[in-house]
Amino acid sequence: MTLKTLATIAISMLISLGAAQAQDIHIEDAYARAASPIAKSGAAFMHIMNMGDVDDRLIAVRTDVAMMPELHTHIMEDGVAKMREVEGGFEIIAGGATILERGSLHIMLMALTRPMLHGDVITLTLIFEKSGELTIEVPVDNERQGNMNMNMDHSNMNGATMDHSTMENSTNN
Ligand SMILES: [Cu+2]
Repeated sequence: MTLKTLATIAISMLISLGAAQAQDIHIEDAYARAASPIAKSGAAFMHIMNMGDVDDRLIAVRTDVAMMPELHTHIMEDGVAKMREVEGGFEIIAGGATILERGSLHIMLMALTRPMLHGDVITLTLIFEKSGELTIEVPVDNERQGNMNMNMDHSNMNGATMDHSTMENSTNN
């Protein structure tokens, strides 16, 4: 173990004495979308910034708009883009930002309780491991374009790798 490692450990132990607070977490550029008014699922995207001194994680989401909100990412498997739930949630490092965007990390809103129509506003409660809960209002923007090469359809998904059985092939994140 190097001196630097020891110093790092000592510093992080000191930091961990200070509690992380929700005000250390800043959300920017949040929007949500659903592929159509009859889509069974939607997704939400945003930039999550950690202005604090403590690494944190987004571990869960609560919302009245979906019965099963999940934290997802996209992976490539045998040349096919697939989505998968991220166990343990998304890391939000101290002083860093985690980008949730199309084709990458996203909040999957599975089993929508109502249609997500363009112009609607949905409420999401983000639950962080250290910072606690943060409730935000997120506009539904179904006209926003994803990253150029990131447009994919969930019909590419292989049902064997994840259970999206409640979804139609109509979602396009
Ligand atoms: Cu997903």
